Amino acid sequence: MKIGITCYPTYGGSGAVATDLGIALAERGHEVHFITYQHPFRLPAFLPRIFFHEVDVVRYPLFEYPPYDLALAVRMHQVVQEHRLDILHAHYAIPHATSAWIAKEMLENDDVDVRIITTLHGTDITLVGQDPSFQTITKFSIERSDGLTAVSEFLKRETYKAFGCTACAVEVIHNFVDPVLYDRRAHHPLLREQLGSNGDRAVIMHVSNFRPVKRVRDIVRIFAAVRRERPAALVMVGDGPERMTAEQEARDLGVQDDTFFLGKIDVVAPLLASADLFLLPSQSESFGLSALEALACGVPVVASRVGGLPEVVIDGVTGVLRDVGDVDGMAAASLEILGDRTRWARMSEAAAADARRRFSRDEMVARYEAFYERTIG
Ligand code: GMT
Repeated sequence: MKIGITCYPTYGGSGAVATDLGIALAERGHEVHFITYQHPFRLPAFLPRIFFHEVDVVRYPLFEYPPYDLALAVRMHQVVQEHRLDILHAHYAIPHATSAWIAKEMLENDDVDVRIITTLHGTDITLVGQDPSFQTITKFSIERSDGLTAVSEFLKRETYKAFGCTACAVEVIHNFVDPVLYDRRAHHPLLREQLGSNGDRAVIMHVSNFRPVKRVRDIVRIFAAVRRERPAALVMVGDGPERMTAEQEARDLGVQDDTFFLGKIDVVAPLLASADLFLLPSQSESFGLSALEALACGVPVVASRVGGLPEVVIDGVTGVLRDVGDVDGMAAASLEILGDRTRWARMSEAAAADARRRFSRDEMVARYEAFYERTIG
């Protein structure tokens, strides 16, 4: 098949999944065309059968808001025509599914028959998509897609609840990880060495875009409670609007010397392989790809019991789930896991095994492939 993929190319789980899917599809012999404004951050410079088409938006003084969605539609239309794509796969509904629909409408008199598939990732449904300024166009774009997938059962339920979409069938295809890259044994624990953590000092980690939804202040508070009881270091990977708040919280709670803000890092697997515990106390999370990446690296996860996280983390087996905002509960759970080496080893092993079993890259990619084939008919 010839497949076009549009995603957010910078940091974020939806872009990471879309890119890894494209790479896996190309490995399986398909021709993959990424259509987006920047080279996807997890896409190596060259891979056979993968092409990149940059969307360029003209700047003009009149355009206070340059119309990216229109430029994207034009580029999609051009790539579909030139390369005779079978599928246009939009990751994240806004504005990708809308641009894909426009591109398909523009094909009306052509003999190319492209199918639009939209994968719903999270806030395109739970937050942004429901804002009055986007609600009707999101519903329209979802309903006009030829195929719809969601990354969790939770998100599928939310889609029906928020948009009705009586006529659309949403198929759940969970996110997945590369089991070779996300493997604790595949990486030298450089970070542990640097932190002097080969002894008793636990390495607690968080990876995100530091948006308010991630509740990064809770992370620092959980860590401070843990640090009061035992030696530990907190490693914060990523950047975003709440980073300075988290840094201030660390100073206020007197744990700044044990807290390390590393900023944005593209390849996180070698870091995760040095961690003892991963924290994700989000306000909302349709799936929580970073939690899955941690689990695959044998890192137990302490997270909030919200959204799709209970589908990813098995409470009491591969991690622990507590209510949103339950800082004390998450700190107590973290101390329990870190304080009992036998329990930690059992959880770590279960986490790596479960991530491979239930979120297998091969299986999920095969399911996307089958979904494409069914949609093409
Ligand atoms: O939805 C967002 O705000 C961004 C998006 C992203 O690009 O990271 O995150 C969503 O998609 C990820 C990949 O499917 C999921 O792992 C995240 O849970 C989800 N974020 C939220 O639901 C807040």
